[in-house]
Amino acid sequence: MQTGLKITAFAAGLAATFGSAYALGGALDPVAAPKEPSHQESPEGHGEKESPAAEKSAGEVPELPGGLQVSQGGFTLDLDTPRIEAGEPAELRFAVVDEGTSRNVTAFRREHDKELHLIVASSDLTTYRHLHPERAADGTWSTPVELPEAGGYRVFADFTPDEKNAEGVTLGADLAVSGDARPEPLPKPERTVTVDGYEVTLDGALSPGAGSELKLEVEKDGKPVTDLQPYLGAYGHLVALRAGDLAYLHVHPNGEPGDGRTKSGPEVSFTATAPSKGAYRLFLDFRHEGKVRTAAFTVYAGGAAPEKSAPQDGESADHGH
Ligand SMILES: [Cu+2]
Repeated sequence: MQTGLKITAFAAGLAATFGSAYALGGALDPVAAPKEPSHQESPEGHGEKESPAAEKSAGEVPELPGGLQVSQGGFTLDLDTPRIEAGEPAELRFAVVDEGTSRNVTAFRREHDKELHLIVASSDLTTYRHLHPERAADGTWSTPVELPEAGGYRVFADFTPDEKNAEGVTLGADLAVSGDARPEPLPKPERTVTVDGYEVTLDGALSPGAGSELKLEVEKDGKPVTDLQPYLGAYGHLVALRAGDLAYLHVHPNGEPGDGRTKSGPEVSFTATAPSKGAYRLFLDFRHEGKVRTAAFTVYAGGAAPEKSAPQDGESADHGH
């Protein structure tokens, strides 16, 4: 188990390194997260014997955040198209393989209206896509995609196998987008961002190791938007990725359309847990007037932005050099 832990941590570290990311996806046989609970020594003299809570969580709680591994929880993301060209229409094809049977998984549980959510994000977190691929009867999935910028990307498959007691899994595989790559620094934290004429304001903070509420308020032309449309079974869909290694956070909407208490805006509420301190990028998809838009925010869990990530004199056009 000790060895497994080390290799897992090593693989996650490698995946975070820009440049080595290309070779990693297909070449490395990943090690599943250990299922044993961590053995915590109880302090002497407190009279604590066995901890039922620790026993209960055995095999249930993943040791790592999602999205860092191509194999986790007995499933492997087999990305058939690990390289595409920047600025060209392309197709992503993949399958989710059951390690036990070596067969493609064909039975998925619907979560947020879909059997599988595919997120594609660039390593620098400036390009983001939330896609819903089509599944063929044999368990192969495909979706058209066009990515404007070259560089290292990660493809996340977020799904729940249709099995008894199954839990949601997010597998991640590297995708190389060839062309002239010019990675960008992480955008500065802003409380309000503008997308297509909508102003979206974030209230709340990410906390390391604890669930916290994030509220996002949508305005248009200075007026609150109160007629958001359901998208994927909620008034918003939020994905959070950790800067540096693109760990994928599970974020749950608080309330859903039609439950008698959740309003269709201007505020959408989520609960998120950050696995560590540090920088994260949040991507909020919301639907209004028939169109889905994405507002993105940089946030720091457990503290303010470090000085170095707040440039003094605006955006330089030359930071790619
Ligand atoms: Cu989705």
